[in-house]
Amino acid sequence: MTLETTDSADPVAQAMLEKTRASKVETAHDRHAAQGKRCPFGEGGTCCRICEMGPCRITNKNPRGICGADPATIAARHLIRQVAAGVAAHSDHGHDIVKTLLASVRGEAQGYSIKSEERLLSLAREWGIATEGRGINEIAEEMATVGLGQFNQQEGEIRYPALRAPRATVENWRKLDLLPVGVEHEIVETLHRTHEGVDADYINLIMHGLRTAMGDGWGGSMLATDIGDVLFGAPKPVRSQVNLGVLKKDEVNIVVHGHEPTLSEMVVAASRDPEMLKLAEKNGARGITVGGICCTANEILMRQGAPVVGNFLHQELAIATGAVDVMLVDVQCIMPALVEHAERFHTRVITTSKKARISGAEHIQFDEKEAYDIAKQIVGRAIDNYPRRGVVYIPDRKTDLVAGFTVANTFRHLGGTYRSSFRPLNDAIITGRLRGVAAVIGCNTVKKTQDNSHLKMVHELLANDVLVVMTGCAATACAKAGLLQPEAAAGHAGKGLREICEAVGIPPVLHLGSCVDNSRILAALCEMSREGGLGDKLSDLPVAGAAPEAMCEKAIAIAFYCVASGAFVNYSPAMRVLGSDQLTRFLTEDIEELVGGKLSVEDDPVEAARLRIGHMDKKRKALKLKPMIYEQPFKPAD
Ligand code: BF8
Ligand code: SF4
Repeated sequence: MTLETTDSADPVAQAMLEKTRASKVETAHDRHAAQGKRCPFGEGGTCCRICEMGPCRITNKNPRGICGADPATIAARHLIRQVAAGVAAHSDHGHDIVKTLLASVRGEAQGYSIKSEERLLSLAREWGIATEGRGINEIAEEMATVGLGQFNQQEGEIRYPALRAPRATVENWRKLDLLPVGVEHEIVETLHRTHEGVDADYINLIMHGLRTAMGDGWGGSMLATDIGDVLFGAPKPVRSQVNLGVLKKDEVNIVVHGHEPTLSEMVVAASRDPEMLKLAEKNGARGITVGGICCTANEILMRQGAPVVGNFLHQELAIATGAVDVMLVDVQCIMPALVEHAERFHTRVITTSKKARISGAEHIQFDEKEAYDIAKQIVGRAIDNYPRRGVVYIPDRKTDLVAGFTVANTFRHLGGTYRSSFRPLNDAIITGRLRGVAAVIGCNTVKKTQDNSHLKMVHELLANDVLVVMTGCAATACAKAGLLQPEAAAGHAGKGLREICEAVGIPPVLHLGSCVDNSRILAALCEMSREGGLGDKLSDLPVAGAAPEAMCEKAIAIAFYCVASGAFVNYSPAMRVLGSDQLTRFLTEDIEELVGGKLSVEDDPVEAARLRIGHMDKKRKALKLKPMIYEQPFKPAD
């Protein structure tokens, strides 16, 4: 496997990295280089640390661990532990949002209210919660209580799959016993099964990994998205800007980094408070800018139009501008290095979650009971810090973008009517104007050039009339390159896709939000299937997914629930399975027979895009869809 080694495809990041290196300020790229070549047992998944007799390493001479576990068992056990960690991260996030809704309707959460009654009512109807003659708080309280129950339910099955997915898919899940009893139930069972001396059948382990992951996509993440929309407002298409250039030299800059919208929404509100603005002015600043990094950025972008400072590998670069007065973090994807890094500048790093403290950082405990007061306190810290800035270098570059697409609003646009319908999308696919839909999602990783795989893959898909939907740091990558503007269709899309984008004024790449909002993609696939003409199972749809710069366990969990949902998913760099041929073959080939989806570990983004397009063609053929209207640049060999 050869992976690219240049730092970034983003010229802004590359320029900043040259500056940090010149002043001997270390970043993740430098620490990556310093780590050198990684241990092949670790990379291949054949180092077992499950019990205290190990660690055991698998070699030709030692084909089994001390207890007799073979490489497939060892790699599968560790892999599904990673799945469980990813599911836990997304689900804990979802859990907290549902709890905030409950606290808010009980008057126990300061500053929160129900921003989208429409969304709440439609969810209540879907979940069979009575709405007639009841007040909105009463409905919300029941919705939140039922939602919370999904996490720790001990019997039956979680409810979203049967509520939303096509019947044939649900039946297959039931046949394979893939529907979680409860979100947490499966995480607990994963930890039990992978304990020393329990499950030693790699297929049985992976099937449970899929079941656990279903509790993320169709449980915790779906609740995070839906209840987030109720509490903070359902997104609408919104214009904003992205990259380090959104930081302002003459304003107080607060960068919110992490994942949960509960605090960041309040910080955005506090930054607009006249009292805080007056204070900023008194300290010599012309205003207060709140920008985001990672998925917090996507949350406040989608709902507030707040600017995006960057994706995962921008976190240290933002501080290196010398213009970040406070970097406020909650949970996930926060490099502990930030604290030491910030000491080279004037930035205050403030942690806010009891679950995520970093030694050396200032800690202000977030509490929803006093959310607004805490947000004001944090904004106040940034204002105080503004006059302490040293040398400031903000690259003069930012890019316009349009974000804020959801299942409910995107296809209203596509239809050109005021009624939300997936008919126009399905028709475009059926008649051969669109070849299919691809989700490109996930992170940045220092193991691949920042943003490069996202961009190369998306360009190839667009040129072949594939509509692209994105979330997470992948979406930020394409936003920085200008692909999230309606005008991008003219330069990058094939003729069929371009006609659609131009007719309805949407970009060829649709930003659907943060990583928990991958659940919007699942919901959209259900709508496509329900609309008709594209088969009766999710796996019949000419769609595919990819995380071409995957970095963390959440990405593995997402890949697992997408495969369980019938999708062909490219994941690179590969999960730690390549040390077992048996396990690799199961995940990349045999699993398709069971669930309709499978993984590919192709590292080359263009090749990976072509594999996906070939898969769409296979599905189109099975559905007997019309040939493509326009000549396609990529034609599979067969
Ligand atoms: O949850 S894409 S680097 S920020 S994990 Fe992290 Fe990956 Fe970014 Fe969002 Ni998602
Ligand atoms: Fe070794 Fe088995 Fe213990 Fe793993 S569980 S460390 S293979 S003895």
